[in-house]
Amino acid sequence: MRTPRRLAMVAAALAAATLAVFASVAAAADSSTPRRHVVEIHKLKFVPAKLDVSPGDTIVWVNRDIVPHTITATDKSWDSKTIKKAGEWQMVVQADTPGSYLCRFHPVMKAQFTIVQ
Ligand SMILES: [Cu+2]
Repeated sequence: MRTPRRLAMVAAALAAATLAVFASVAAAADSSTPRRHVVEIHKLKFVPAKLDVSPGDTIVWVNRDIVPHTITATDKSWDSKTIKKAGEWQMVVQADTPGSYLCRFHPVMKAQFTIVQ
């Protein structure tokens, strides 16, 4: 048989669990914490080819191919220079960083990131 005391304990446990869920959701939604995104270059493709990032986030490109590539803004405003096999390059994204890019050696390789606040 349920006593009022037992019900109170169940209610308190439920309240604590609910608070824990809200706390973790709030932490995940906190855009002030910079994130790190990894884009793999594999079989002449950027994977993923589309990415949502926030200002202050870091994007890391890793070359998984045996041939060199570059990560170069379509408008040439930023450029990784040559990234050899197994090499990587990273960039911290600013609010005004152009997000369309390609590989200068293989211009069919195109991708982009979108800045979301
Ligand atoms: Cu390339």
